[in-house]
Amino acid sequence: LALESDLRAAIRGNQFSVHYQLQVDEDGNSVGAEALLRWQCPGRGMVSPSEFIPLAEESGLIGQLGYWVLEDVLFQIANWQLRGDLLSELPIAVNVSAKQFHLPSFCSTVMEILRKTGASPRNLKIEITESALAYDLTIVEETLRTLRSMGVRVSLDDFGTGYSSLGYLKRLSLDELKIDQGFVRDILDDPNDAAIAETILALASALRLSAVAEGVETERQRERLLQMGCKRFQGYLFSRPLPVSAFEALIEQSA
Ligand code: G
Ligand code: G
Ligand code: MN
Ligand code: NA
Repeated sequence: LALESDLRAAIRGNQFSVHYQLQVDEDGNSVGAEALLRWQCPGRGMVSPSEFIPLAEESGLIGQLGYWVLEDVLFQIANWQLRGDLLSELPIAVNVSAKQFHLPSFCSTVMEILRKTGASPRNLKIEITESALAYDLTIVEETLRTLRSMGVRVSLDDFGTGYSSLGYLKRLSLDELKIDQGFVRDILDDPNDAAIAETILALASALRLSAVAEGVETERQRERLLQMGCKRFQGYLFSRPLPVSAFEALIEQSA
């Protein structure tokens, strides 16, 4: 496949970068960011991770690509920590695909990169989707426990869109649920979406997990979520995913 060989070349070459999207609290203070991978392919232009991540998983390249992302982000975190300002305190969420999460070497790889970069594990949050839970649950539990014993936080992305049962939340050691943008988009007009978002927030609160609403694009969506008890927000209303320098400028200007 042509895209697959381009992807191999991209990993060897220097065609990837990481963009950062701000997360804020109810007062608009910066509280973290999500790292989002970007591929600038010479022949294709910007290719979305939703196209190439599945391909990387199928072709066995996800280990290498996932390593590259973690290393890039953790070097960046270590760099920010040297500055000792607000940037040094922000937890950064890294998306990890189901296949990557289930590589037997996943936890030791995270540990190795933490050691190599000197980044604090407290500043790293691993974002997994419900598809990562559709494996032997004993193994999932073990991996999550190992990560959290290292001081790394774990967030469940796209919550409510996959196949996980609520019972998983009881067994798994998680820190955060992310309310999928699919529930936020029509939250003002669709009573079902509003009910689901509100239920996720109540569930997170009862289980002592934090909750982040994604895809917040308007002030009215933010207000509605705020009324429901939401305390963490991410979306174009606050910022698009930005290249490192623009993200740093955004944080400095808001601090
Ligand atoms: O930012 P964007 O719309 O391009 O992201 C598209 C999808 O790709 C999202 O589902 C996001 O979680 C995923 N994604 C972005 N960066 C990464 C990454 O580094 N690793 C993995 N596995 N998925 C990513
Ligand atoms: O699957 P995941 O939740 O990781 O994907 C996040 C995706 O959502 C990224 O592709 C990111 O670029 C995109 N995104 C972030 N904020 C917004 C937003 O406010 N509106 C829309 N439509 N997409 C967003
Ligand atoms: Mn995500
Ligand atoms: Na999501």
